[in-house]
Amino acid sequence: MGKKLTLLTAVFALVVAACGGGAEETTTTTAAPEPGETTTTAPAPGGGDAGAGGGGAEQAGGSLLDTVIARGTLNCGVNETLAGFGFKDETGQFVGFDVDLCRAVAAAVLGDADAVKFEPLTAAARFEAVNSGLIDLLSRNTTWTQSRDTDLGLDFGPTTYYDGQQLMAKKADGFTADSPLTDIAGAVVCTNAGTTTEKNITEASAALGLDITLQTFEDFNIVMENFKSGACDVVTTDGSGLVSRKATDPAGDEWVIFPSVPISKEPLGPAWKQNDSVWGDVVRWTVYAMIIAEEKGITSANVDQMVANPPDGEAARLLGASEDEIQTKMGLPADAFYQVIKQVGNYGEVFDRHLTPLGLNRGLNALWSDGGLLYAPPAR
Ligand SMILES: N[C@@H](CCC(=O)N[C@@H](CS)C(=O)NCC(=O)O)C(=O)O
Repeated sequence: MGKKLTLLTAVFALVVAACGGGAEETTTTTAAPEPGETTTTAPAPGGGDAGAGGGGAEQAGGSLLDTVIARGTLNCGVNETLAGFGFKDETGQFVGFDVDLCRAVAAAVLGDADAVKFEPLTAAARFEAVNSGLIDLLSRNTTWTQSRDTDLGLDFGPTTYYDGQQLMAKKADGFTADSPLTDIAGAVVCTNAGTTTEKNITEASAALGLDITLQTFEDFNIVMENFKSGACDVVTTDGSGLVSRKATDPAGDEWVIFPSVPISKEPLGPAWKQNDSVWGDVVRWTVYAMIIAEEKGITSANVDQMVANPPDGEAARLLGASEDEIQTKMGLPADAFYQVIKQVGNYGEVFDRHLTPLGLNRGLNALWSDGGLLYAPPAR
């Protein structure tokens, strides 16, 4: 295989030369900073959630909750090219698992899941979009990392999809689902810029002493075009992203995802501008409400019966069906989470709607009671 990959490397150099090495393409052979991160303005010192009554930035400048209510629309940053997670369909509608989190927050805050203005973002542009105020919420297959949380002016919500980085190559090049990472020696490996992905693969291959050529592009569509043309031997990103690409491409059957154990942890979830604990509560509890609803078997189809006849006190509170509801304490209407479940669904419904059709199973993203990692604090 090594010989073939070497040959492809030479072909790739020609392709890049033919393309003129446009602004979207960079060559990386050593660990590089994530472009989206280095260009983002650092937050004011003393970051971190202010906490209730802590006199944080939201108290001085107002919370995004007030801004969104006053505007009547949620500005939400999403992917537009990742089927299953964030995708703009042929009718111009945004659909997907991450898109539905935007819709759920809009349902909670505004009572209308359709009151969302979607802002399609590349990986490299997403953090600046949060910091500049272009978006209120980022819901775009974004990994929660220490540097993003502490050094980029962001706060992260609960992980909505536990993922890990994998690689994808062509069966015709001898790769199988059991191929070890060492099989990429000599390969041109491609991914998109401004991601955890490019750093992970650089570190993982260096740790194994593998000689690879890493190419990064801003747009993952370009990554895939180069993979299909043979200019990239291997593509790498979140395992879910690879499954999505493989499932939706006519040539997908010729490709294989490996290694079976991911090379990194990629906890994906929502993010927003840091120091706004009021807004943070809203996003967090919207996610938790969707998880708790699944635990209790409350679905979009039966939520009206559940409101009329709550199965227990927690369900009654969460749906705003009892006087000790807590939603109004956080600045939301009492029926905020009823609206979320009615209009968008519980976590499992959203997963089944968008991710099950791609062939993704619940795995780590099962409820804790089913052996997974999804666990919400009690609504009391
Ligand atoms: N989770 C990683 C990677 C995020 C990312 O940008 N992934 C790529 C590959 S799944 C992507 O969304 N590309 C858009 C696409 O596939 O169209 C991160 O937060 O840095």
